[in-house]
Amino acid sequence: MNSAIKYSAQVAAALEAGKPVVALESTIISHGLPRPSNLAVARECEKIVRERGAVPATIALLDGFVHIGLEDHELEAIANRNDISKASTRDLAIIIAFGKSAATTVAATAHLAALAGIKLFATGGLGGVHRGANESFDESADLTALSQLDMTVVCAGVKSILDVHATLERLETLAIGVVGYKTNKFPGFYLTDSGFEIEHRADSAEEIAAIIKARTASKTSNHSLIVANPVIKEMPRERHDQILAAGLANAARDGIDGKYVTPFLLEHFHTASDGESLAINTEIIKSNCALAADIAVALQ
Ligand code: PSU
Ligand code: MN
Repeated sequence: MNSAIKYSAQVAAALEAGKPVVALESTIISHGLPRPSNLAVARECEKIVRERGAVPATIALLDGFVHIGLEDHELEAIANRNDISKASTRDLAIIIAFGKSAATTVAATAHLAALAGIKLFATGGLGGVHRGANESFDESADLTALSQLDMTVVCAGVKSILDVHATLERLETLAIGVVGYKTNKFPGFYLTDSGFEIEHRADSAEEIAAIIKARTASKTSNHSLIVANPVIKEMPRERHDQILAAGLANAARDGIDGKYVTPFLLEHFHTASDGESLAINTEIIKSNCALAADIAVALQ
């Protein structure tokens, strides 16, 4: 498998020297944000991680190779090429064997980051249990992946397009820890408060680093930890709920299912909100990158 993995020079050097590294996913770039802001946001995220003293490792598959850390032209390829599919963990081997290219979801990114020995990961919003999952069985592979990996994922909770309550129940079942960053309210991506409480709260990167160390000591680090970092300025509730209802109705009308649901709804939000959701989404990712970098540095 190792022959299928390429490390960027910076990431290889940082891992070798035991310096702080933060994994970043790529589906958000190819399928979560519209062009051309997707590339700008991806670059900005890497810059934020660097400014805070850590090394960003954006993870993706290009022409049959796993990349842990992308050079700028590779970041551009993920943002702009039309042959970039959305890969979950189960797709990795197939894409590698066929020499294809794909962006990696939270599940696939966390898998590859763990393989590379990276412990921290920043994304926007986690996947989870979709609304109507009792019939569709649509539950993101992000949950099962995180139940099997030693990873700390900084995110703004789960996307508000999901069934948040069911997702929280599944996180408990799967032994995935949840800690709020400066909050006891579980965030809902575009919303600072999804309406559900979280028991545990941490108020600094140092506190989260202490939790990560205690995960190893208590042998609970074989399941991931979620650090839920709410966005500062949320989307007005009524607007959010209206756009979401219309998006869900459109998805049902157009027969959108499986892996296409999440990109469809995100795109609907960006269009229907005249870019407001895009601005919030961008803030979310940037703020999560900053916090993940601070935790990685605090862990040193
Ligand atoms: N967070 C974002 N935008 C995204 C995603 C997360 O702000 O596009 C992506 C992640 O890659 C996540 C995926 O793993 O959506 C979930 O997709 P699904 O519901 O099909 O598992
Ligand atoms: Mn799904």
